[in-house]
Amino acid sequence: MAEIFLAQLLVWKCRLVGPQTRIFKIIVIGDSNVGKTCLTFRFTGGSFPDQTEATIGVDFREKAVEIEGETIKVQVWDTAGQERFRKSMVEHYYRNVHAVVFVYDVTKMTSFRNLQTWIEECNGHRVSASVPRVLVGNKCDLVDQIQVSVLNARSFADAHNMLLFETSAKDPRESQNVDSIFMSLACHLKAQKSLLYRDVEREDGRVRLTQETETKSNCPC
Ligand SMILES: Nc1nc2c(ncn2[C@@H]2O[C@H](COP(=O)(O)OP(=O)(O)OP(=O)(O)O)[C@@H](O)[C@H]2O)c(=O)[nH]1
Ligand SMILES: [Mg+2]
Repeated sequence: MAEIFLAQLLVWKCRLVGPQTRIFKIIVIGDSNVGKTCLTFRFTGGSFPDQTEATIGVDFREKAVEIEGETIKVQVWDTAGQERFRKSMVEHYYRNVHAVVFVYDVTKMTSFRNLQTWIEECNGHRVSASVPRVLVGNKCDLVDQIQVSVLNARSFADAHNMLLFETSAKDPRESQNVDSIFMSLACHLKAQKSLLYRDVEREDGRVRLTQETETKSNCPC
């Protein structure tokens, strides 16, 4: 049921943006309550939601950004952190993913320790080493509750070849920093290759998107 819904949604999005608009699919992963939904709200809508509930399955949010004169759709997949709400969706999260954002809560050491498990899940779904990954420490506004030091986080990020961002989805002064998480990935992807969802194919009643890849390197970011 969830698969059919997802396929229909992708067909709809494909028609809406037309065949020439490139879409970068970025998934946001991490423990429940670290602020994944708030970060994606902040990037796509420019605000911090008054209230959030645990994400069930996945929520899609999209933002059109312009890079070097090209409009690109950054499609953010805000995933569920709770195991019971992810079960049947995990395959969909990682399919044709272009970049991965791992989020932990700077005020919760367990969310930082659990990053290893999230990385293993990601690797277990055969996400290529060329897919860029970034690490985000969220809730930096809670300065007197910080449990994960920048040094600790940086050494983890370095060990896993990831860029580190420390930010707050809540603090409006940090909104540019939140934007730069997704914009740096979009710039990187644009420079790395051209990913163009060309068409929607039907095979045995199933719908899938095809993807064309070519090398390109002209992004100044
Ligand atoms: N102080 C502070 N609170 C935050 C921040 N980001 C999120 N929160 C709060 O943290 C709680 C959880 O935020 P969500 O964005 O729903 O967390 P999530 O990671 O999406 O959780 P799941 O959907 O269950 O995986 C909410 O009460 C938010 O208001 C932040 O930057 N600072
Ligand atoms: Mg959520």
